[in-house]
Amino acid sequence: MSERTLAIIKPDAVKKNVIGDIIHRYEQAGLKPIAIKMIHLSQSVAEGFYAVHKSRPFFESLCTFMSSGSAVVLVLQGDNAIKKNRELMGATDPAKADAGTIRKVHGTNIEFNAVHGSDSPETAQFEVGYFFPGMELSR
Ligand code: IDP
Ligand code: MG
Repeated sequence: MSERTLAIIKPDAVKKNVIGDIIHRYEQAGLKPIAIKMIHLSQSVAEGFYAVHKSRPFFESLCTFMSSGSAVVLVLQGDNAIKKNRELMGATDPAKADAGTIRKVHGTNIEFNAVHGSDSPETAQFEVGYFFPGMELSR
């Protein structure tokens, strides 16, 4: 079933100049970018995006990291896009990620882990809408 998922190329990966490599991996996996923009998140925009993690000990640090530089925000579309992108990303901690995954290749540690990907249809709907108004998305 064709789905949409929200992906972010985080500031650590942008600083490492691997935007092109990561987008190439999405495309090779059949995840088609249908919306894309580079933005510098403010602290409050990062906090709103990660609101589900508000009570976690790493919340402040995560939002500071996410607003530390430009990020690339994309909507990816394809069959089983949500699960497929999670597989392509690898585990949250790059040290535990499978060989060949984006986080294994480009992540630094459990916080600076190169990419974000929605984890369920519900979060995908919230996250796509958080960054892209419906009128900007192809139908
Ligand atoms: P996910 O990105 O694999 O879905 P989540 O548990 O949703 O992982 O955490 C969101 C983000 O918060 C992670 O991608 C990572 O950047 C950061 N993070 C998660 N766990 C930790 C931690 O234990 N210490 C520091 N940062 C963390
Ligand atoms: Mg998550």
